[in-house]
Amino acid sequence: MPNNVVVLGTQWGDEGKGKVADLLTAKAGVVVRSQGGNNAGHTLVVGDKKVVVRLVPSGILHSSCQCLIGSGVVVSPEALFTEIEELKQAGFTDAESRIKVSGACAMLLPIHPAIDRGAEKKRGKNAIGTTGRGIGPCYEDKVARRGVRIGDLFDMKRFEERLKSLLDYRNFMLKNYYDEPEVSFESVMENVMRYRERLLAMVTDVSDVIAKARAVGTKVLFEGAQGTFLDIDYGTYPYVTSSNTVAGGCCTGSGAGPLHIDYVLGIAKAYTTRVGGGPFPTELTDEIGKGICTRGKEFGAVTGRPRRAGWYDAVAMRRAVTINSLSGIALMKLDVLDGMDEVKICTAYKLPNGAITELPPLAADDYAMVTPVYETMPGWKESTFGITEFDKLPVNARNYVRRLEELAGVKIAILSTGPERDQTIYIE
Ligand code: 2SA
Ligand code: MG
Repeated sequence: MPNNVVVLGTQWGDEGKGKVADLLTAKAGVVVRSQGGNNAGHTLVVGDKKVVVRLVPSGILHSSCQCLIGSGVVVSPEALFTEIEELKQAGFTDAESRIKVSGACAMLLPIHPAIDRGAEKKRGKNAIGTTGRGIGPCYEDKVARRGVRIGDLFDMKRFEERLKSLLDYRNFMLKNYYDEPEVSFESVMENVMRYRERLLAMVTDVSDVIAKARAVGTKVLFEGAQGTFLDIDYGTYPYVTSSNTVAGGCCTGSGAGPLHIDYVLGIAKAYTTRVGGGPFPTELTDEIGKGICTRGKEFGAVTGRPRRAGWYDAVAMRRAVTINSLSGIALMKLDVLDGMDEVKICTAYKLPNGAITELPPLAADDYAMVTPVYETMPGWKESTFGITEFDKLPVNARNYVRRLEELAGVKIAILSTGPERDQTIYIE
């Protein structure tokens, strides 16, 4: 494993970043989250234990790993400490002392989910299908420069002043625009004060910790959340999340310089899923899609929502290869495709005017109008579940993987054949 590695999703999230991050963190000294918030959900399976981390970096399961939450993350103190309690319950008793947070993180307050709900209601049939955690509204406040940051808690006079003016604006909107109940200053203060001291004890200069780790050759893992096509700039806007999920976001959201990244590992499922609204060219609404969802246990880790499923999209992947400067790919959940007569790969999009393109459009409206052009390959009847050597895979499965690799133009370095750590193939 190279020293400074980014792990990110190349599709619409839920690619299995959690498992890969967990595998790599065994070798890393530091794991960093740089965007998103508790809308992320990584399901980690270790032995008979299943742990879902949302805001906390996956490295928490490895006792030697320091976990950093960079300035690009929106942090709900309540969500953070709820998760820490869950981790403690699961036996990770030192969790709190191993997590450090940037003082520059925007604070996600109890008012943000209320605005998220109100905004979704307003959108009506065009609802984004957010996780309802308040992520978008919190980033809005950050960018509008009216938000409060964790570091503000060091000076309560300043914090209260900023919170008051934030709530002034937000409550006006809640009442007059969203038609939702207001959230009182007192209730927010009570909520924040419950966690203030413990939170301040975690505040660190994240960028400096990363730089120092780098200086002594400690391996640093940058753990992405959501996926490339949920990126605020490059995703299927407006059906996206509110942060930069692409590789560049790891730098801005953590304070590591772009030249300090050695390897970008893109995670992709052997098929595609998406949760929430928005275009999805290869979506299968038939029995094949249902079969993939059932076998792949495709339900959101945070909200439990069923995911939409479809064939692998090599056109979208090409975009992901470019904007993330992918060094390698980890292909996940190959075993979910076991037993199918044939498998399809989307290799191009057909535009409404009949033209064929290999470049995905940028806006959701244009994206919704493309139809996938498929290449069909024979499936495999044998089980690939738990196989650990590439050569032991059924020949049709090997051919499928090789074809995906060829279409991406990037090496598939890791292949996952089941949820457990050891159900993994490392390809030389
Ligand atoms: P938001 O809440 O503002 O970020 O939602 C905006 C869009 O981004 C999608 N989104 C996600 N898609 C897949 N996985 C996500 N995380 C959880 C998980 C999801 C869950 O890892 O399982 O439990 O449902 C995630 N987070 C955001 C969301 O569906 C909207 O389309
Ligand atoms: Mg997930």
